[in-house]
Amino acid sequence: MLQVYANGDFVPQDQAVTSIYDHGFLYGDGVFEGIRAYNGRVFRLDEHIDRLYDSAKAIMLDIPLSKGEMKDAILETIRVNDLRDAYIRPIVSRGVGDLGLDPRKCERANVFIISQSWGAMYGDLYDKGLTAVTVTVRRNAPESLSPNIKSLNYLNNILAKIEANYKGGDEAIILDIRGNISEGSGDNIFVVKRGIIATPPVMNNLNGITRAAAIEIAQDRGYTVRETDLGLFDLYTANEVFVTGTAAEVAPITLIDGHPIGDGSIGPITKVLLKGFQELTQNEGTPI
Ligand code: PXG
Repeated sequence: MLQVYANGDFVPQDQAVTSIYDHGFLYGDGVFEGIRAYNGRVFRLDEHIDRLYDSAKAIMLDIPLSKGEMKDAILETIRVNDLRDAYIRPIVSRGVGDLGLDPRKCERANVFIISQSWGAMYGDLYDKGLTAVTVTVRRNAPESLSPNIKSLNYLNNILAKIEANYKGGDEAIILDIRGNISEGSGDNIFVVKRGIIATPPVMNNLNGITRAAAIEIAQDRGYTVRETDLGLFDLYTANEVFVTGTAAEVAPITLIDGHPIGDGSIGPITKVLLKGFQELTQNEGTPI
């Protein structure tokens, strides 16, 4: 059975539990990360740890480990489970309090780390392309809850996913409150038009680590990448659209709201970036 890191100990996965009085359970009060390891190396581990601690800082949650200790705990969790390719999920919840909202009642945050195998999220769709639908629910406005906080409350994204499921799309495309493109339910979005790659700025979406890697790969290969506001027109008239995320990796989208993207097949720049991402993840990272 998989071993889960639970506040410093390794326990079988069915014994990695917390109280119903944990504010992570009562209120979604906590933060998490989703990380992958490829070929014995953890991809962009420091970036994920920095984002985890930034998310925690933004909600005044003290993680009872230093960044170095967190890094060791993550690597040890992968080793204990004897994995070389893995999906890793560190979770930090506010901890046990009472039924009131006040986080001061919660004395100590709970830290869990799950590490398991997890293949390509979209299976054979990487060869065919995904269908996406825009959804009516809007991305949390940064004035209410910054989408940069990777919090344990994912209801905004889950509502988007429910709507995409209902409408028959593989992924949701979420707009921000102004009607600009924000991101997918669990990935960032890019459009390619006349050879130029564009993606929305990170004010209204999660500052994706795969997004940053895709930008680097594109620039290394001489493509121009612009961070700019994008609307529905830009999606429907794009030559190529793809999404990026730790779970999704680089996934092509070939149909949006019934509109074929480009000629409806996976575009050449998406293919270059997908290949570049596979090369990078196979060869770069923190050794386990
Ligand atoms: N936007 C959101 C809202 C995310 O949750 C990304 C973008 C991509 O970020 P990274 O850093 O991973 O490139 C994410 C991260 C899932 C799942 O099951 C998705 C994420 C995390 C955990 C689970 O789809 N995406």
